[in-house]
Amino acid sequence: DTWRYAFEEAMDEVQGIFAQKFKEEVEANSDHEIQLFPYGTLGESADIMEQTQAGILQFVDQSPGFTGSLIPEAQVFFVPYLLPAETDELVDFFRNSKAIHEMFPELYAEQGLELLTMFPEGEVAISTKEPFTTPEELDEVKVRVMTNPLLVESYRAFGATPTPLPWGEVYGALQTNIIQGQENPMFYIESTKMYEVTDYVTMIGHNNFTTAVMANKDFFDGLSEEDQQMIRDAIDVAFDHIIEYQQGLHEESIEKIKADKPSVTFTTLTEEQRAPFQEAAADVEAAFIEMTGESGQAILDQMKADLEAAQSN
Ligand code: 6CS
Repeated sequence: DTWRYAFEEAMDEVQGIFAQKFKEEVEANSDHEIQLFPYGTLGESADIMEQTQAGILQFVDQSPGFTGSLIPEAQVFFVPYLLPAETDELVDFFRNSKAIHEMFPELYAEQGLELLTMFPEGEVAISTKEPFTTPEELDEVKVRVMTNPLLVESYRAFGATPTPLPWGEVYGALQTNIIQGQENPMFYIESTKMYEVTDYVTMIGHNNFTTAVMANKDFFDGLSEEDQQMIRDAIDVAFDHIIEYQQGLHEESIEKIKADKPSVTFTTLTEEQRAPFQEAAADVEAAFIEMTGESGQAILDQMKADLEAAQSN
């Protein structure tokens, strides 16, 4: 039979490359077929999640940036400066984290979802119309964020005016100056041409973009053990592929942006300049605990332990 898999990006963007590899593996190792639905073909991120929960879709890639409104604990990925910028350590964390492999699956299961994997999509950069190096310079600057309350807290703590919007509204809102900034990994700033409507790309080192792939749980539970294992194996192959695919992608994307629009200014804040943003992170962590209680505290503690383990590997 044919399984339907929707994701939040285009076919040639990171989630699409992952999905294509997954499809290739599934089709090579079983009689099943996968039909891919890139961003836009079935609606926004929230729509494809609803369709997956309803069993209309079998697989979905939705980032915690959106899932956070459904599973509050998933917002832990937006505690600033929690995830390391360094890739090896980050990949080790995603491969081995108990929070990801043992705790989150239970929370996703409560929403009718089988969590299959989480993977990083790259360091998050902030693209804006005006330059900034301090929280003061973000005063009154409306920065679009994905629709979850903790991201709103983050940008408030960074001194900006956070504006949650679905992805489809971002380009137009920047063009009409309803917002003056947004955050995303460099490949996405390049591929979606965010640099056409913003002139400064700033890296404050506050996060790496996490995404997640899951299946409708009733569908997954109803499969044979053999098919379940085949799916898990295909996910593992796609995970390795997407990590390798992203080698050098950040830098290549910067080069492409520069080639298309030489006036774009790229700035990486120094340790000193980052300090006030880093200090703001404590408030965001407190807000996370307030929103999620004991369950969130347990996830956060486990994440920190997992990150420490990844660091020493
Ligand atoms: O900012 C967003 O909404 C989008 N960013 C990425 C990198 N992927 C999908 C998501 O919709």
